[in-house]
Amino acid sequence: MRKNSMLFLALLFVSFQLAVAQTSSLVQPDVAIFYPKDFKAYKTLPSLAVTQDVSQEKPLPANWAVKPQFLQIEGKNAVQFTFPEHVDLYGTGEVLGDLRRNGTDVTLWNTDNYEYGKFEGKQLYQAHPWVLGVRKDGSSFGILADHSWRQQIVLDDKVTFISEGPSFRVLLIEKDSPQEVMKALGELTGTMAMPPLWALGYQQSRYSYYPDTSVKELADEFRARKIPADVIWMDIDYMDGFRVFTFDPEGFPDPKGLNDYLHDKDFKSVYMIDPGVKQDSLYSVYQQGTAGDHWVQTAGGKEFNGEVWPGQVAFPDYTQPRTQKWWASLYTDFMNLGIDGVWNDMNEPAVFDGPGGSMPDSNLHRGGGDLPMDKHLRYHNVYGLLMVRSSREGIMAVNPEKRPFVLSRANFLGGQRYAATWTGDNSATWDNLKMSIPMSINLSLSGQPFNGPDIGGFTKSPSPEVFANWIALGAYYPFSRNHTSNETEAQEPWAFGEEIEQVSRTAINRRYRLMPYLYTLFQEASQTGMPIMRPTFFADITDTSLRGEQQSFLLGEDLLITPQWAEDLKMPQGDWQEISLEENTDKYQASVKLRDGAIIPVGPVIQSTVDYSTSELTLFVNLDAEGKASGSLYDDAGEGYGYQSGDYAMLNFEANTVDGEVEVHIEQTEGSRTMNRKFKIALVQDGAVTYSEWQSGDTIRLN
Ligand code: NBV
Repeated sequence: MRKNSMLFLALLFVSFQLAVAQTSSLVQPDVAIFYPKDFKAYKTLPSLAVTQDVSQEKPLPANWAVKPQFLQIEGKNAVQFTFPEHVDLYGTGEVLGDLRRNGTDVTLWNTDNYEYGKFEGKQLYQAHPWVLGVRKDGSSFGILADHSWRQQIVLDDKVTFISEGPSFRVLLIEKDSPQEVMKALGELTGTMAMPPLWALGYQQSRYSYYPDTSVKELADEFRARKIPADVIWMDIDYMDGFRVFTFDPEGFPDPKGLNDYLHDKDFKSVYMIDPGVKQDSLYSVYQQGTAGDHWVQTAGGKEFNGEVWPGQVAFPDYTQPRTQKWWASLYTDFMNLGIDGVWNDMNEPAVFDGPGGSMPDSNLHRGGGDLPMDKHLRYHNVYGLLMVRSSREGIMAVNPEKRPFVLSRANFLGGQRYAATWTGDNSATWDNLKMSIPMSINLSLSGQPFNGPDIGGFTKSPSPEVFANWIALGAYYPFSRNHTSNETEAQEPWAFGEEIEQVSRTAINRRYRLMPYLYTLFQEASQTGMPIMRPTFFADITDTSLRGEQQSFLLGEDLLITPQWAEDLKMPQGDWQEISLEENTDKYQASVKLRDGAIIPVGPVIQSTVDYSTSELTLFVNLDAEGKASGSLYDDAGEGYGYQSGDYAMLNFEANTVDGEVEVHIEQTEGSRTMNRKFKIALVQDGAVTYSEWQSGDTIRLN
């Protein structure tokens, strides 16, 4: 008897793996979908990641390379992939550590992770059930586990997704290059919409600028010191007792006046909105939410309450279409105060007194429309995505002629459709500064092109060295914002004395000079899903020595950014030429190198994107061995939707060497937006630059 029960226990606890049969079909020429045999659509679909129709049923080619094995691991639904040869693995969303993910594991469970200190940093604010694999020859694949339940991704010699939910389908992309895989991911999950141009500018934040007079002084200071900037951020203290959609009557008595002031100085304002609504019977948002039955419920069907900044709060249930609409409608009066953008924080959702820092898995989201009612375990990872979808809708309804800007801390694969992101509460340490590069690249390789960390670090106060290095690098993040906590020293560019103020100015000036190139990259990302910040190995996907390079990164295809601290760098082949975008050099500025064969458009230094213009462009040219180079410029109004009906210009630049003389041909290949433009060539060769005169016309010569 005793023996039998021992055997039973052993059987129960031994990790057993049970294979589950599957069906498959081809949905696109290079995209396949696989369903486990026991798949029940209503348990994981509709997908909140995949927006493309994947219902096509064509037979899978016999030579399809990467096939899943659906199985049970310790009683959990899992899917596993094995490979005949070594593959380098990337993606898996917002992760700490090395760029190359081989040998790591992450848990996809959106978590408020202060200083990345909890759960060994393996569980951060976002969830991306996605792995990019790159083979030795550069051919690549992408694996998308199409469900939102809590799951783990284990990357050893295999790739395994282990879920706490029901069995789920997976999509497989197979392409000749990682770049092609990224575009296919963009087709499957949608791309970032074109942001307003101002969102590409340098941004200044802290928790919190208070009161409004200090915000005004900050704006004045930037202009007086001639440090370019576009946006000032309002963190939670602008609110009245942390009640969302309200203003502190003492510190922020006249938000409209404040925003007018900022606009006058060519600044935009972004204000924070958290999901938790203070449980306060005298507070109109809480009253409306309760009357409209908008709150997430406990398993027992009661309003769920948990502790966040305002005290006990209720959480909007964004799975309910009417709640989405109600939440969106709250932005009407808010945005009408002249607010330009919205910052959604704490939307994992973070709950101070809840299990694991969130709400119980058993909480109920009631759904509606095509989303079924289900427990929090299913909807947790998409809570942030659903929130920003609603925020975005609300903002667009108030200002239909403007492009919305939303920044979100939590999100899910595909969430780039609704919001940009930052990497949460990092620290002012060397380690976090260095790690920000692989972190932002892997987020970029997970479909989110518009991201960046808090420049200078959120917790702790940076040493002048760390800050100087960080701002010098941070000028090249897609999302470039300096932000710090309420317990830290001042972190504005001038807070560390004159030398570092000048370092900051130079770095930010350089960002603004690169704006025409950057904006062109944003347009490409919005069209194709290609990341803005790319791993260095994208420069040569067959050079396997570059696969782990994480000190440098590519900005688009043509610029290689290397921080000053980089050691033993692996450089891609070719004649990459350093370009100086601002004479003033110091020991902190990141090196910016131009690919041979590339032309990039560069503008003048401006104090904000309000002054942005493409009427005078310097074309930096690095000829290839044949004396040729090419590049492009995307241009539109920087705001609004005119570009969708043709009010844009795509310019193509082609450089040739004719009788030893360099000429650049300029041709508008798309769009009806015309402008008299002047160009200047800046030819970079052997470490030196030769400039031409300003010229107009469609052929510019260097003589
Ligand atoms: O709203 C305050 C902060 C914010 O500054 C930060 O960027 C978020 O990540 N927020 C978290 C709340 C708590 C910070 C300890």
